[in-house]
Amino acid sequence: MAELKEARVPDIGGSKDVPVIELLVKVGDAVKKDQGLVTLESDKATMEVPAPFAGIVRELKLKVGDEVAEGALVAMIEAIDATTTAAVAAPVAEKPAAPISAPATAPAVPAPVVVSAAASATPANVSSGTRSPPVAFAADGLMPDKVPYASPSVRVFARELGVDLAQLSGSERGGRISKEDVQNFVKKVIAGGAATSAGNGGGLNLLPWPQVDFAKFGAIELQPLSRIKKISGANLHRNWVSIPHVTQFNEADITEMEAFRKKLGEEQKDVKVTPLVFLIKAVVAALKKYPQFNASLDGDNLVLKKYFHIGIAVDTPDGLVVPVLRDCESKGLFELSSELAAISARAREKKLGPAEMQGGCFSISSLGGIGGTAFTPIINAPEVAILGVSKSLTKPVWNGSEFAPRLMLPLSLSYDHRVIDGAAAARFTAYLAQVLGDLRRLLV
Ligand code: CAO
Repeated sequence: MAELKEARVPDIGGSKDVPVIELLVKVGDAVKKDQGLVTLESDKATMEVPAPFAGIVRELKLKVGDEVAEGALVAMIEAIDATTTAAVAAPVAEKPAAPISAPATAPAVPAPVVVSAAASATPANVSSGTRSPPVAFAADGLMPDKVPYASPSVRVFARELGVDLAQLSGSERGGRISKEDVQNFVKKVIAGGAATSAGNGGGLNLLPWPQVDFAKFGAIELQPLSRIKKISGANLHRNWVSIPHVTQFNEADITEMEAFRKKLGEEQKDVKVTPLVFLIKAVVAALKKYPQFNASLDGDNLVLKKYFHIGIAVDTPDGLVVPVLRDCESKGLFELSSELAAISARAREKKLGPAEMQGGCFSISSLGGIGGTAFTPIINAPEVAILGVSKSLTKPVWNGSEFAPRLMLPLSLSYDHRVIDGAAAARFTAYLAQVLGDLRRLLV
């Protein structure tokens, strides 16, 4: 007899007390290197413990129900070399057979070895011949929550059908995915009723949306989403999942700006001048200074815009719309105020045409009239940044010798990190704060 060697549980990501749920070989079976010996099942995943080398199983040290951790002894295997293995396989194929132990360059899932009656009559039954290829063992795949919960045979079945198990939720105990779940999923996809990864977050492999019978828990009422909500929701979702957002926060001291705004309001009663028009002017100045914020991504190019059209998020009873104020660099505060009043009234009366919502370079979402201290606005693609504005508040600010009451305006700038670096975003918001703190800078 050749040398008996140990097969032990490899690194399974630190998991302990992992139960053995299936024995994949029996004493006397010939196994190939990496062939599954037993199946372990944690609460997150199932995995096979592979044979570390080719040979004949002489002793099985585990039984179903045993609980193991890394290093547990699985089996004693009589190692056989490639020559012996070829001799076992040769009569089957009646031609020079490939060695059972896979060459170094072989794919992770070896081709099954066909076993004839003649071969099975040999002392070394090549058990892999009747089994599907083992699921490759990956310790990394053990711990993450995303690992689908399914038996090896279901995994093989899904793999044969090209089904990504991460897209399914299992109907069995503990969410385990059954063969029927895979079949039902395929039927749904064929019927066009299942969200595949392509239509479910752009290949994010998201879990299906939870289906809950809310009426089981109390009274409910169904309210269909408005058309605007459906359209804006789809856009927001796409932008949220496809743009790497970061939000930079800052505060602007608008004490002087507010005094000036109030003075303007007293002088010009026909039109209401709110802080928002000052923000539009300050944003235009910042876009001029930092042109990468006035841009859109187009493949490997950045399209830099030489115009300054600013989108304004308007809250309407039916949902959010973003009409665009054009050529803001050439308009004064009163003109912008009248346009803002007109365009937000049109938005609330549902009178905006599609052209009025196109061509924006950068958006501002102001919740300053409502409240809150900060928020993380979602970028309005294909723009690369959006400014969120919250309610100004008088705060004690240290002026070098004492605390003085100052009116501080919170700014929240979300930006596309593919285009804009954090340092640029910090500079952009610092500059905005500078301009709002001293409007004379608009003239520079
Ligand atoms: N801090 C303190 N007060 C502020 C302020 C701020 N940052 N911004 C506005 N205000 C005050 C205004 O001065 C006004 O006060 P008075 O009535 O005393 O003059 C009051 O709040 C209401 O302002 P407003 O909201 O009517 O006007 P606006 O120009 O600031 O905003 C518009 C116009 C259309 C942007 C706004 O009405 C709106 O719809 N905001 C919601 C946008 C939204 O939903 N964004 C979230 C989108 S999700 O990302």
